[in-house]
Amino acid sequence: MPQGVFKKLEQDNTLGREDIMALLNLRDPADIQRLFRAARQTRKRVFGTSVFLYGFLYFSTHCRNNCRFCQYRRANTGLERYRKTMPEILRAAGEMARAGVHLIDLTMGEDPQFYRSGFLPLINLTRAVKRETGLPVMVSPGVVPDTAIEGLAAAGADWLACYQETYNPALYSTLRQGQDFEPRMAAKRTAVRKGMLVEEGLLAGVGERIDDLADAIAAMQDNPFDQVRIMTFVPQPGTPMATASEEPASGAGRLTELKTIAVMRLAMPDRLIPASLDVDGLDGLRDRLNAGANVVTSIVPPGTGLAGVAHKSLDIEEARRSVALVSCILKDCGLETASREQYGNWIRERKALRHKTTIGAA
Ligand code: SAM
Ligand code: MD0
Ligand code: SF4
Repeated sequence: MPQGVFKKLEQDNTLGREDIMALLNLRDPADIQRLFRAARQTRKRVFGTSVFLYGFLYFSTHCRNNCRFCQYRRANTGLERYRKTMPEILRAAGEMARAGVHLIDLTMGEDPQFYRSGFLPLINLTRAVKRETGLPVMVSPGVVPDTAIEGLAAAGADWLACYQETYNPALYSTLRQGQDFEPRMAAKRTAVRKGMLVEEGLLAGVGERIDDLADAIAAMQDNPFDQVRIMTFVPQPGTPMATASEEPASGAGRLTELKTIAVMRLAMPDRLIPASLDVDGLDGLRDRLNAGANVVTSIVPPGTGLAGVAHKSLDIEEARRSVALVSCILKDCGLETASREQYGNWIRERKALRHKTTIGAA
């Protein structure tokens, strides 16, 4: 069975859902290594050896939602929260820009403080960070109304990140408790219409089946997402999933994340795929790069009190989520940090392509 899929890969054919299933189901270590090798070859063909670096700026950990997997859910009262001020945010963003990241990811819990006056605080923040750093900006605000997305796009936000976590509706409703599937998808479609690039994401180890992962990858192929990710669920104290096993029903642990990264690379060769430092810190970077990722996310500066999501503090104060250390690992893997110009060009070309296909479809 695997032989057939690998043959198809050599002939550069598009992967269908059956092929995706076959690859996700690989068990033999030699086959899995072959999968990772194929993903690296595809990355090299499409992106060369350059990798993009994203600075992560989680500026408010207050949230009105109750996602069962997340430590920042409203019902978790055993957590210290913060809301950074504009000067604090600009200082951290400036520091990361000078260190050499290619983008600033402005992330928040669904904090109503930023919703006042038609989302003006969030929109102003986006504009200010863009002006301060001169870098592309991603906003990860949760689900916000179309008018807010329009305001963010007008303020210069390049990306909207908004993750479904799964495309299985029943699993979705247990994970993102009290939130509907469709408005979350609709926010991404609005961002596309407003000319923004969009990131979609999945969680591994939350009770999904291989079928669910294959459905999600097939759905991602069909949607205009520019960056696609998967992260392994990290159980959080103070949440209903605190004692959940990290092992998915298929029993594959971290391997599910790595195999999915590789399959995403093969199924969607021209999309950006992150290796997040948030799940296993710097020690987990090499495996994710070797599986075919081409963006390193969750670079966080020390000494600012800024937190991660899956891991609030792992590797942050130790200054291990840094451009310098990430660049060393890239080099070890035969890769290199892209130039600012390369990332700017990629964004420009991608937006132009989007414009062309939207016009074409109209
Ligand atoms: N609040 C916004 C939202 O939910 O869209 C943006 C930030 S949210 C904190 C970013 C993502 O972190 C989630 O979509 C989820 O994929 C990931 N995440 C949250 N808790 C996690 C956990 N315990 N383990 C792994 N990833 C997690
Ligand atoms: C990351 N902790 O990249 C961040 C976060 C939100 N856009 C991204 C999940 O791993
Ligand atoms: Fe809030 Fe986002 Fe966490 Fe859900 S995942 S509880 S929306 S911060």
